[in-house]
Amino acid sequence: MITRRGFLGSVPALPALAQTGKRPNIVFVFSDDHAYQAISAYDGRLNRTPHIDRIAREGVRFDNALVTNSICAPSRAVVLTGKYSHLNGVIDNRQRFNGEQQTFPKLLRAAGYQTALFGKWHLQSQPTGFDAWEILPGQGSYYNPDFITPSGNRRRDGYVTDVTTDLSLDWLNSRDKSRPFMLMCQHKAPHRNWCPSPDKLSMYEGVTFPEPNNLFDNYEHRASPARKQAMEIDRDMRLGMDLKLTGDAPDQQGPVNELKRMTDAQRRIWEAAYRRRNAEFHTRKLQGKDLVRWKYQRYMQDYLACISSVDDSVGRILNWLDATGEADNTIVVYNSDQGFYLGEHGWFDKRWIYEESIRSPMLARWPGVTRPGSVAKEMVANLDVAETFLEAAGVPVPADMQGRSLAPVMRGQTPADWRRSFYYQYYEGGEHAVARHCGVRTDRYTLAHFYETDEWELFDREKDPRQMRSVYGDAAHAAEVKRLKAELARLRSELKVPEVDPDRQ
Ligand code: SGN
Ligand code: CA
Repeated sequence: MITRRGFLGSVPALPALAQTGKRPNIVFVFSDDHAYQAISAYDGRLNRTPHIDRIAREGVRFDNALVTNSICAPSRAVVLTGKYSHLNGVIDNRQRFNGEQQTFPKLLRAAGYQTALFGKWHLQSQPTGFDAWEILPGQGSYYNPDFITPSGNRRRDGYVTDVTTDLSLDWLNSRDKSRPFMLMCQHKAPHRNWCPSPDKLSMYEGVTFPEPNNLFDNYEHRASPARKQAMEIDRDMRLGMDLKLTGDAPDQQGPVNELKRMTDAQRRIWEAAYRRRNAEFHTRKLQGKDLVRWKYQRYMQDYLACISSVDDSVGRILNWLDATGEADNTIVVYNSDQGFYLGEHGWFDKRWIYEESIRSPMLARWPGVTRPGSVAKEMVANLDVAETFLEAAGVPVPADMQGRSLAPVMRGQTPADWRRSFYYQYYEGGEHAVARHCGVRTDRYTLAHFYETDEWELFDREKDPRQMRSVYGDAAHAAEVKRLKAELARLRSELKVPEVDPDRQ
């Protein structure tokens, strides 16, 4: 059940606060499109992320960390407000965030915290509630990125993930040491078009990654939206812009938007790194499934190299906390704005209520609260981040926030009335052509309603974890469908979801 109240008042004072009288610092490292499948603490098949794994080893790994709406700007607005999209006003990537509304950084700042945000923002309006900020315009660039700052725009030399980390560490070093801080270090990486740091361009050259066993899904046994999407590696992933092919063909000019930002020296490094591998591609004349397989491998090589830099960023921040003696009094949370498809169902991108997109990686270390090496199976969400940080700071959680502090779950003392069902809604219709849908996810089932065409899907994830066969309509599941539809209606009413989508009223 989702309660509208925070947890303050009903739990004993938190150790960090109780023992030292000191309010904890907060570091929130937020990446863009980082799939949990690409963190070795979750899944060792693809890559190694030693620094993110350290958070899991010294803290908690959330195995059912969900998002309410699996797309970028909406997820960011949910984190800031602790409210669903229909209440915070950002239902898709086109909306501008109303910075006048209540956010957790504002509440922390009013309570004496120093607050800062660096990197990806994507909410169109300028950040509010921060003592310091520098943000990427829109999606931002990987190489020598432009930043919007309170005093105007500036280009910063370097690779975006490193620059964002530098800005974060510089601010930490120059802060007022007499007060606690809350830092949001928000990476662009590993967002499309997956451009690695110049020193990691060849990191995975020659490595062959295991393919997901549903790379060649034919979308049978599901409602029509799964067939009508435009996020297939086969059909929708571009050879030049996405996969760095260079050659004579117009669609093979490399990631032109990024190449034009490079210095000549950087560009030479980039060309040398891809030249031999691209030449080999041209001699092979791949077709059909072989071409899809090649695309998947190149996608993974670049995507995972981007993640390696994000992992380095986490390492630098953890090292800084150790070196300055702040580690014991600092909450560190690693999270991504949503999950991502790494070839499952033949896809890249996100947006669906299905597992790879509704689930994001979330790991937290809170000395004195999290138990080292623990795993939380409870359904938690980006909706709970604001409430968690407010409670940690001893700031009352406003009654209109819709999530719940994760502190008791982190402590291993999950309240008996923790949510057992979770409401999801996706609104955007444009790029990648995913139909609007809402639904409910429980620990076993996912019920989805594609309400524009009134189609339903039901997945029994215990029997069908890859979600390949909807059992909606099977007589054997009729009672479950009835129960979940009632739960969906109950959640919609409790969460004040309007009958008609906000942009269509
Ligand atoms: C860009 C990407 C899309 C991606 C959206 C939203 N296209 O438009 O593939 O789904 O961002 O991503 S690209 O050709 O510009 O790379 S989000 O994470 O910001 O929501
Ligand atoms: Ca994203």
